[in-house]
Amino acid sequence: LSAALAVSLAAAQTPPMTPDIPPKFDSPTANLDYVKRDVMIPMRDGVKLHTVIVIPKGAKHAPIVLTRTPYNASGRAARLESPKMRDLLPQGDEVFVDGGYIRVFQDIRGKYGSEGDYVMTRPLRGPLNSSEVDHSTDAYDTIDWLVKNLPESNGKVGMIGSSYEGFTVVMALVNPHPALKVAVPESPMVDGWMGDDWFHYGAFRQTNFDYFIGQTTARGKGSTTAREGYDDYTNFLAAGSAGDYARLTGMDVLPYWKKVSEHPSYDAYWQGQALDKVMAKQPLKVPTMWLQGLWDQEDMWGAIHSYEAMEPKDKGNDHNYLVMGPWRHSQVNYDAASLGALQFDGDTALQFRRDVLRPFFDQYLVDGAPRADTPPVLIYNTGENHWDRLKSWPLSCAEGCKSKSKPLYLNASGVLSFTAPAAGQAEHDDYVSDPAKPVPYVPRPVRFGDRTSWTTWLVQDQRFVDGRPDVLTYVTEPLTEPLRISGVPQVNLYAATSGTDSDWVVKLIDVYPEIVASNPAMGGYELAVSMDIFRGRYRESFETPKALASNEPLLYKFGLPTANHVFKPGHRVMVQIQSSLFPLYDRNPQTYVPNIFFAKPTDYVKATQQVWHAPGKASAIELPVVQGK
Ligand code: PG9
Repeated sequence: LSAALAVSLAAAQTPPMTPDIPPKFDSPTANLDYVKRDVMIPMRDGVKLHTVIVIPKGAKHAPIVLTRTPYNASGRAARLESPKMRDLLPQGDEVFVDGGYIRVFQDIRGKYGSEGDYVMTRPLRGPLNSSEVDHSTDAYDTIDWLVKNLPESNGKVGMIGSSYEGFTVVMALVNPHPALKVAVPESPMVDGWMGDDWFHYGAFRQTNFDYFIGQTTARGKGSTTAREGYDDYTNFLAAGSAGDYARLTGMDVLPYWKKVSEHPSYDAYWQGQALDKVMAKQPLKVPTMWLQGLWDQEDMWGAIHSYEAMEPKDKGNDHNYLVMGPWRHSQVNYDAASLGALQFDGDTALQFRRDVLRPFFDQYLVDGAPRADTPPVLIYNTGENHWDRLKSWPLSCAEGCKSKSKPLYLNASGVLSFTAPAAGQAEHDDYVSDPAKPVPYVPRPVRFGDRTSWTTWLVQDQRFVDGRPDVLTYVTEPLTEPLRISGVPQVNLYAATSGTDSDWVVKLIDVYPEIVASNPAMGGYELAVSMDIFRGRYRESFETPKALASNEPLLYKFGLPTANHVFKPGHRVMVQIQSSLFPLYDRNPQTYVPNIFFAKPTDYVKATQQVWHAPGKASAIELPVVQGK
């Protein structure tokens, strides 16, 4: 090569030492069927919230679906790297993409790309929040910005989201922005003490420790805890009380743990945050579909209780809707042809999203869309395996329903029947509850981090504890005709403890016939249709706990989770009673102490428990039995 040629070639080439990371790189967008915008939306206090907006290319007069999340807005809009919006967005959003919607995800204040302070499930402005902002104002300001700044939109907004994201939907319903036309809170966290994530009737859920650390140790994804051993049953037992576990893992410094452990009872802190109580005082302005799973292992309380709180206001029966699928927590947004060992009649989540959710959203959001044929109540019949479309809910209750609930009595010798116990039989059954050997909630080894175990634990075959000396079992004869329940099974348990405090776990179980030819693995399966735990100290008041009088049969009354189930002929109904569900729920020391979070090792004592079945002290489950067809 001549020197001149070499020089001109070199001029056309990239010099070998050019830095290989350019200052900026934008992927080509010509082949995408959407436009994505990352914006910071200002709130009334000046804090800016990171918002990801995905718009179908060429959209005009498109409606907006908004989700406000603590779980990384950017990640929520990044399922698959693909030029297609349908692949990019979560599976549950496919129906919205098909409908030409604009999809918006926003990081709530203090999380991921958003500015401001993070406060776990930030309370509404008022006695618990003296600032000028909450999720109601943040939703309002966001919707206001969206309808003014998205020229592709028709100015109508719907909100949807599950769990924490469902909680932010409910918050948006408090003084809602006029452009908010429809809302679907899916498994919203509504009352953390009564029966959503943190406690059930005062019993603390120790799975929350992993959540506290993941959610509150960083603005983005937080830390995890290294466990001592493989089995969380052993890990939590060795630690002692929940407070001991917090100290052991360094979590006792986390502000949210401090708040929770300073409020073990249903005091003003929890009552003030209970959104079903808040909703009961709100005018019903926005058509709302309350949704949750019938086996929702995280937020079993919120949707159904909010629906019930709003229902009296829905005079036209066109603003307040209920959907309950045969789902685990948030399964509505994924595949739902099965749950654990249970097989449903097709993909029940897809059926709902395609046939009910999308037309419901379209009706209120798409210009000129027809009225949807939305049933006031859509609930899966878990025994007969089909959807029920109903006008109202519940179908059966103690008073005011078409059918009246019917007591199913615990009787001597493990008999369960609609006949009340007669005099002259054994008056009670006894067992010893030993806090050193609590009853596990799933077969050991227990792994909180095992997603399959966690998402299916409520449909776990209960044979794994049936027969333990500290689990009482009552069972009917095989049924000769179908027994349909639609509503809340109410526990009326007469029980005594030799201690001064105690937990009571009650499970209502469908026992399959010994042989199920169509699915042999289900032979004899013990499926809990509904179960819960009740912390005895709250027998008389959730706010003011009280020591239990030892060895005295006392009445414990509480509602189990809602059920819509048919016990089929050949099946039997079973009730199991026990005093722990460990390590999901922290152990009751069985000695009354002011705060169970900080019980001492010496407080944990064995107790002799009695379940009564005598006239005048007849333990029963009031079943919401539906008469006739
Ligand atoms: N169940 C989760 C949660 C909601 C609200 C508070 C804390 C946890 C969730 O799935 O988001």
